Amino acid sequence: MASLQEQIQQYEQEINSFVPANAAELEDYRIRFLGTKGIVKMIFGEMKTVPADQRKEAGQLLNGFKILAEEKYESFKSLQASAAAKGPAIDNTLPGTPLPLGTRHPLRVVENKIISIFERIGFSVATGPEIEDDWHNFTSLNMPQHHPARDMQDTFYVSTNPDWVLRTHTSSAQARILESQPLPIRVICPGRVYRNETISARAHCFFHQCEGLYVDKNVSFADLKQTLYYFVTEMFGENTKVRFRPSYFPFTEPSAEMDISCTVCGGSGCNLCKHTGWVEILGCGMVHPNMLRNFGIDPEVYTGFAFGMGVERITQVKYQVNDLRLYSQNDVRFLRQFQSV
Ligand code: 2U9
Repeated sequence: MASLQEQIQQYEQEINSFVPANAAELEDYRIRFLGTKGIVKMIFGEMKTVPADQRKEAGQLLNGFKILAEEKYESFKSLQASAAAKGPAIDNTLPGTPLPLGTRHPLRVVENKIISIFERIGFSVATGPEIEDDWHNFTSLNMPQHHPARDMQDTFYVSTNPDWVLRTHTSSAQARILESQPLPIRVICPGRVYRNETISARAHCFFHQCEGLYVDKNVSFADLKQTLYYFVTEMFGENTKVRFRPSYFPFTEPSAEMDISCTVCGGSGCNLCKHTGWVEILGCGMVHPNMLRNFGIDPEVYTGFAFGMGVERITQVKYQVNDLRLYSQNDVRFLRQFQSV
């Protein structure tokens, strides 16, 4: 009995300190202790050598040993099963898989340039919703129902609500600024706008605008011209020339379109300027007095100027991109060309 007790104590020590490194080691343990020719069976076989008066005590000892051996096995078996369910162990010390680097989109590069140029002269940046109501997209901007200017814009309507449209210009964001901010206001509104156009090299169903608005006392057309001249020389270089042609926009009176001397040929004539030496880059004008009244501003006291430009157009003129579809095709060979700008 004494030697049986010693043997069991030794095996119990072994079991208590056993920690399998993997499933194979646990299986070896099972075979060694719990297999048909294992230690537990073997020790039970030795019961017959125990004197009859010690059998009860020996039986208790053996049962305790068997339970210990089985519980050890079961606990590691369930640990391994839950680890397997969680997937392979992650070694956080291994080097990561490098991801291919993307580049900033050219439209974002140009939008950031526009923003930083205007921020330097005191304009702040505001955005607005892309789904707009009729008031902010049209009516408040001097385009009441049935105004012909509404037809120029090929609007997408939201089918669930006849009052909602996908904004056709970021002027709606400026309308929201005019109705909520105290004067004076000096703001630019960059963002995506939508028009129901067939997609081609020269047209897309969405594009990006950056519009500007300055309303204060004594704002003049001269302020507008000087501000835009500053923008052009910062964006296209100090030798760039500008010219203004009369135009029409419902939100401005008088209105003008601004051309710059061709960025490719400098004025001698090429495909970009269609051999005129000039390229149109934006529209502008003095804020229409009706618009100021729509927002409760007295046009006898306050005046303002506004302008709007297409970010795709500025990018095309600056970097000679000749097909609008390139902007939304995500071809990295195109996008990478703007990495360093
Ligand atoms: C408010 C007051 C005035 C915004 C203006 C333009 C002129 C303009 C277009 C040119 C090409 C944008 O990309 S484009 O389609 N825009 O020419 N936008 S003045 O005038 C505003 C807007 C909002 C409250």
